[in-house]
Amino acid sequence: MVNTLNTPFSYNRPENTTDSLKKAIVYKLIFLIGRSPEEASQRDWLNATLYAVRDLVTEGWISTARQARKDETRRVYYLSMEFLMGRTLSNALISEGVYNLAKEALSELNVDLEDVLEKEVDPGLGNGGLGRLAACFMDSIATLAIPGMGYGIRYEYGMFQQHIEDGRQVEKPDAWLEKGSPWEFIRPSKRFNIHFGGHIYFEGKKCIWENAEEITALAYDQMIPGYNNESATTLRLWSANAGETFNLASFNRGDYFHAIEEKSSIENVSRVLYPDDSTTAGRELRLRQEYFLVSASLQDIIKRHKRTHETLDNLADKVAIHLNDTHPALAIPELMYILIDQEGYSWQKAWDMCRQVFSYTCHTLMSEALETWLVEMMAKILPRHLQIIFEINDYFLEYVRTYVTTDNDFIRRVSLIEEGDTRKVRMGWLSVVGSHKVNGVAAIHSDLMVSSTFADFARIYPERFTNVTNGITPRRWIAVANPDLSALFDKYIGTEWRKDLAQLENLKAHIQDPELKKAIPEIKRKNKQRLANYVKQELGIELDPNALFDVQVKRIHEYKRQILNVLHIVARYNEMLANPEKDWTPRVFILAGKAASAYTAAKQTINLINDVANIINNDGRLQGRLKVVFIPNYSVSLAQIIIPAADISEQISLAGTEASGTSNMKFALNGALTLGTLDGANVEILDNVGQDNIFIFGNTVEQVEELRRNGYHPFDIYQSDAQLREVIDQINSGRFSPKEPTRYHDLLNSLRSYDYYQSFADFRSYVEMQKVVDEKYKNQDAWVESALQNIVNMSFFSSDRTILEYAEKIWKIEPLKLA
Ligand code: 26V
Repeated sequence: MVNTLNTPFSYNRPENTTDSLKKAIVYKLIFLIGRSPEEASQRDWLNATLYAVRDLVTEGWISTARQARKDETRRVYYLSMEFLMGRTLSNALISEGVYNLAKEALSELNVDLEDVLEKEVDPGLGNGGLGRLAACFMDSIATLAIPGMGYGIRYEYGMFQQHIEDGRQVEKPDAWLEKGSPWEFIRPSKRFNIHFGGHIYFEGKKCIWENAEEITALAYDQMIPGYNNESATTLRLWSANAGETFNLASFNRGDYFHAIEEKSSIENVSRVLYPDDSTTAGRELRLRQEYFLVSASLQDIIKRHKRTHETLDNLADKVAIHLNDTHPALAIPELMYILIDQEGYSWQKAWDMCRQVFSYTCHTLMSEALETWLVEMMAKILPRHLQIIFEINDYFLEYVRTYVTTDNDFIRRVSLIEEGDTRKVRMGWLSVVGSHKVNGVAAIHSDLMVSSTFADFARIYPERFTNVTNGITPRRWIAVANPDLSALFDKYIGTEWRKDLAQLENLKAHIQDPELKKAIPEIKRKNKQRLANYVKQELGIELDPNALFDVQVKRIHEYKRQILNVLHIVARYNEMLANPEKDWTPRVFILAGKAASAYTAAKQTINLINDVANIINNDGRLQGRLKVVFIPNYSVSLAQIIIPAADISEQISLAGTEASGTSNMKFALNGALTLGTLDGANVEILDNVGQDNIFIFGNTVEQVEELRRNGYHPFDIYQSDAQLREVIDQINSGRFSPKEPTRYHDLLNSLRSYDYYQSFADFRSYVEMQKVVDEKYKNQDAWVESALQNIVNMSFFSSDRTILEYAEKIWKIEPLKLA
């Protein structure tokens, strides 16, 4: 029955008191979980608390959605194959302003909130930066009350769990749903059929896609609470469900077993996240996943639009769809398919609408990460979409020929189809041609995008390209991750910084306040102790919180140059042994990150870090002044305890390779000083904090390019730099892998002969800059001053600023005026 009431139902909203929260938690425990308080485990308490807090968010969620419908506002739909949301409860408690209440309520029940929080699973539905950015964006969209929602896939298995066995990475499946997922709402009525395969034919001008396979996409909704605004946004994740439609033929033949077998193969499409963020895993299943996300989301968007507006004529006025990288780029031909084949629009009208609806963010500069799909494979799985892409290409190339150039090489380069032995669809090109705006994620990245990756397109559509520098949410990265720093901010500038990070400007007036200066290192020390406790408990390694904590945490990739970090660690080790009496600044090197399971060089790097750590940590001659730790299974929740404990943030990618980076922002906001190259958002961090408060080293993009052009000879550097040569020779001789002396020969040979990411070229300036770091750390006053300068100058890097820029420049959407 349809609810025709215009006014909300009245009900008893739980009051925000300790007592009512306590009652609500116990109620959920008994009636939803079916346990008595006497028998409840920590996990039961966690789930009961999650359910109780979920109730607090729900009202605002429903009223926000109702208001957006009523106002008939334009909305944005953020399509992403990855969302790395992190744990929900602590963030929701802070958003709802009930953290302390919950702590008291649970403590009256003899339960410790912090213990319970640690029990929550951290869903790894993403690979790294791109997925975490999507999560920060959802948080900002909710806090700013931007009308819109996110769409993704509810992978049954997220990013693999990384174990370290004998120094080596071992992958274990991440069955995150096994323990239940109390935050989500299953939406049994929101299901859409997704089609694959078959063939196409024409009836006159009309194209008919006779598909062969059908899968059902079933929606699961998560609320993303806005901070202190009684509002929440939806993240809708699709799960593949064979439904009742699967192999009816087998059923009819009485072959129950095979029918069920087919059911599980159909459901494979949302089984597992692709754990590879470096190369296009040219695999059919990935293509199916991408189409699954796109088709389910677009059907939902169209249905929602029709419910409010009854016509699609105004679709482009009311709907913005954002493509988080090219992974959901099939949304472009999918919308064409819907508008032309199903809704009867003309090709030209459909195309005009598409280009107004879509916008696209490029997140990489690595050419190997630009997605392409074999024409042959697409023809098999999505024949109609391939045909539409060919039509778009014809239309586009005709435009190019008429208006821009008749240069055939140019035409070949910009064609959406790469010709050659095998023909491929270029998804990046499709995304540019089908969008009205394309943005890079940091100033330098957007410049390079226009001068390299998309240079030809920037000539054709100069006004289409823009920059929106990434950002991070201060809710999770300060309020949740660093409670003591939060309390310090509250004391000096009030609590508004959580929604308006520009308030940090007000801290500048206090920068010389001795109490503030005293508090900063105290908080840092406490956070270092928290991390040291974790490391002691998990790895049995003792860390001295007075040492300088030097941290590099991110996916392991050659371009990010963890290897450069290791080379310096070994060089330092040698120097310390040669000059044991020198007053060495005690250092702890902390690294973490996952390697794609088939990425040999990355896995070797992990092995090397652990081998080096093993020798150094057990060398008594160092008197504990040097430690190396590789923390396994890097994740959002681990980042929350590692980042606030860092003194130095290593951002050492080769200039021109890291699109932006976002951990660089998290570190700086938490008072670490960046040791980095002029790459990605490091450049803008330098602009904001000033050169006295950051350690910049290494070649610039121009110098890197010049080396590439004029011939780069790493072997010469190896020969001429005695310290580097010693390090390489030691690793080569098995100094760190005595049981298998040849273990790193391939890795080292490739460095000496090619060193594609020019680690050797930057080695000297890196080592020298590390010495400057040591000296500065000895002057604690100067260090604290710089840490403070980093903190107070980070307001630009709030994802709220980023989302407002998207809303204004790209989506043309205004925040809802919440009642
Ligand atoms: C590519 C692929 C290829 C197919 C298999 C699965 C997969 C997953 C991810 C990717 C692309 C990864 C791109 C990425 O994560 N880029 C990062 O985006 C961050 C947010 O903009 C940015 O800060 C990082 O610099 C950039 O590396």
